Amino acid sequence: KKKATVLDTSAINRALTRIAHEILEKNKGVEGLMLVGIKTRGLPLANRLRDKIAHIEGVEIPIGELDITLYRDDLKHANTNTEPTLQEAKLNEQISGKNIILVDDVLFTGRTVRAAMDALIDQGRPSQIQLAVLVDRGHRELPIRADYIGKNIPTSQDEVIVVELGETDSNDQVSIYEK
Ligand code: 3GP
Ligand code: 5GP
Ligand code: MG
Repeated sequence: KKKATVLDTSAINRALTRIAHEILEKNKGVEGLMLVGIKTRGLPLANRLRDKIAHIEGVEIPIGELDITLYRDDLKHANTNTEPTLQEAKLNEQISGKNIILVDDVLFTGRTVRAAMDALIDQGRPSQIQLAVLVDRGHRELPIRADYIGKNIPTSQDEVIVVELGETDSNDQVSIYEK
């Protein structure tokens, strides 16, 4: 059951514009940067950030993708014994020495990001890994935090954040649902 819409199209767009600027500010430009989107919705977000950075700096930074999902078809993974696991990596680039910005839609327990970091480190030695998320909903189970956050949305365990993006859904919207 839907409780509230938290971000609409323009709010999502402004948050991503801000994050693009924050990425450039923190890293003093685009040198060595690479974006890696976590499927499904982290990937269109990474593409949007690349376009915004290209618009600001005139440089298209490389992009990669990781598919990290649970073995079991179960969204309530915080209550199960399953761990998010790497299914596929398409990095198309040597990652050693790169400054990698992982991009995901929602940060929850942190287990997906941990699996993503393991997958990257298995393939080389990035000089740095940073994390950008559209929504931080709290409930971390690991010592992981995001460097760039679209919006902090404190949730209870029985709420879910629904992220819709034009690339994967009909329009852009972030909302809170009661499970
Ligand atoms: P995404 O792959 O685009 O991020 O996890 C599969 C999909 O289910 C995710 O899409 C995510 O948006 C959605 N989802 C909604 N609530 C949850 C949740 O509590 N846990 C997980 N893992 N996914 C959720
Ligand atoms: P974590 O591994 O941090 O628990 O969860 C991160 C991943 O699970 C994200 O990629 C995200 O897709 C999904 N996820 C966890 N909770 C939610 C949620 O409330 N809403 C959405 N849309 N995705 C979630
Ligand atoms: Mg996701």
